[in-house]
Amino acid sequence: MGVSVQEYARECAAQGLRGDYSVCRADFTVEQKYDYSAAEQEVWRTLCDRQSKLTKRLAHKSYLDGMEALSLVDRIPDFHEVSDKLRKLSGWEIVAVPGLIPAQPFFDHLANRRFPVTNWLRTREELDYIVEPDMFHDFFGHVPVLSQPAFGDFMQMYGEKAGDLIEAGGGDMITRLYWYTAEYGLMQQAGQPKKAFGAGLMSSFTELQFAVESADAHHVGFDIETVMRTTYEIDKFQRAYFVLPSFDALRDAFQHSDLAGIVKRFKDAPPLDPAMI
Ligand code: HBI
Ligand code: FE
Repeated sequence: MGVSVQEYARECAAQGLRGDYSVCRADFTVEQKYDYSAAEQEVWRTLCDRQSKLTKRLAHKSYLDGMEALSLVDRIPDFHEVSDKLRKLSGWEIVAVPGLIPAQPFFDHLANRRFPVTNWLRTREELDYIVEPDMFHDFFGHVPVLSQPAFGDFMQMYGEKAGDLIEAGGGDMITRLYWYTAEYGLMQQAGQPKKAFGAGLMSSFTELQFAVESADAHHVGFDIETVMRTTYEIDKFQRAYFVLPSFDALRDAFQHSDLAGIVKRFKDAPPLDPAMI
């Protein structure tokens, strides 16, 4: 195990991260402690009501099916209850964490079909934008599509392989793959224009509309090597959005591509500019 919880807790406090890391277990998980105030429940419902108006029109059917199956919106979800439902759908469960955790334990959780979900919620003053991923981003954004078996398989394999690929010098490339799929991915839908499923879009009031509906959004067909080579934006709208044919295609590309070969070939090459691909 890399950095210790105590060390990481000190770093997070120094950086002013919000979560309480002092109570983490060695794998960085905590108990959810279902003791949210009426005000927090109200913030949750406000966020879900507002965002659901957009997702019902702009989110991919597989996201909406997952949301339906897990019924997360009428109150702050109980992590154990959701894990029980999720396990039956795709073998995944969720674990509570105080916020961002080191890459290595994060990947280890994914490899074991455990998705880390932040256990605190933004305040009503932060409805539109928040720096760190909070429970709304993680839950409303990431969890519904984990109910889809092919995407769940991709995320599990991603967790298994990420460590080795980072060791081989592919840190940026493996992060880009997560970023352009799990965070900002779009996907084709039979008989419909492409729709969004990435958590960064599902949990953003403004960027979801831009990514799916704006003529200025730059849509690029998914190609795993191009994704791994293309840089991304941290706190601006993406300058490219990759469009998957299906979750099966994502899983199969990850499973059958020579990822180590791609890392070896391009780890020291200049990255691709998203506007130019
Ligand atoms: N920690 N809780 C949490 N959630 C994430 O999505 C997350 C993380 N730590 C690192 C991380 N994501 C990314 O840097 C991955 O690419 C490793
Ligand atoms: Fe995220």
